[in-house]
Amino acid sequence: MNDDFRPAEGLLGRLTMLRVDSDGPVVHIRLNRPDKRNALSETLVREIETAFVHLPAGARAAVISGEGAHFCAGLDLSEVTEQTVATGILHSRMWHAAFDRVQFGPVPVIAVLHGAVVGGGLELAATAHLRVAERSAFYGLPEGQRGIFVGGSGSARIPRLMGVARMTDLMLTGRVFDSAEGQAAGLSNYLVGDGEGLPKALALARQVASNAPLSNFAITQALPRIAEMAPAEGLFVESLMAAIAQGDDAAKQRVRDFLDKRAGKVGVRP
Ligand code: 1HE
Repeated sequence: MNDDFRPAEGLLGRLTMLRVDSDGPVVHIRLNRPDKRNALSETLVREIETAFVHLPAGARAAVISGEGAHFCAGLDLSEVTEQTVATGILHSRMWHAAFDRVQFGPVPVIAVLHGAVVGGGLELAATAHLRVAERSAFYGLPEGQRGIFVGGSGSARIPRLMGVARMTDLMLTGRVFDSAEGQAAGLSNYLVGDGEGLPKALALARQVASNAPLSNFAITQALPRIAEMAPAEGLFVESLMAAIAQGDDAAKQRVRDFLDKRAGKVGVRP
């Protein structure tokens, strides 16, 4: 990793299953439980929520990745046998709250996917705004085989990436997609070689962090909500969001920079 990254201090530095480092506007959050393939225990899910609630001041983009050979093996199955129906509902709602903090937190999030991206691991990946997959990545939803169901927002988020039909196939049959199939199905935005995912995600994060914060807010918070609205309501909200973004000083400065030939053209960064 880039040498300029420094471990987070305070609360973020005391997390036990997440490692958080930052370099200026970019925060790198790493699932750090490789001996259990980054399986999502209750503690780890709560630490993800804590990390996104308490991002370092000045953070403008986050990268989330997994330590070891896999991104994430999903729900920590050793905790399932302790659940009753009632605690199971609360456990799932706890995941929802944590993952909402990722998707609807203050910064765009880019996930680096490698090795197993399965079950709750795919649910977590689906909360990110962009996904960079390495060739080693593979995707599965073994809930059907385990006698359970997705509970970490997968039924709401994953079909929006790959469609209900593909998700049904993975869940009913235990089918596994390799990284090329995942890319074709819409699970990843970028497909890169093994070991290239983190550098690619960090480069994207720096680029994203250089956007006007209000534009990034509109893209990550307003866009997915507008896309769920009926067109008439969506267009109304779009007008409000567009006017708010345009009215911001940062937008005015960026538009002036382009007109004065100080800003890059499309596809060419200054
Ligand atoms: C785990 C878990 C886990 C590994 N919960 N402990 N998820 C799954 O059904 C995936 C289950 N895991 C696997 O299929 C494999 O572990 C992997 C393909 C991800 C990786 O294989 P491998 O050979 O590298 O590792 P391993 O030897 O299988 O596992 C290493 C250790 O991690 C081992 O523990 P150890 O004490 O024997 O060393 C495993 O037991 C442990 N481990 N995965 C607990 N998932 C909100 S609802 C979401 C619903 C779901 O996510 S369902 C999908 C659950």
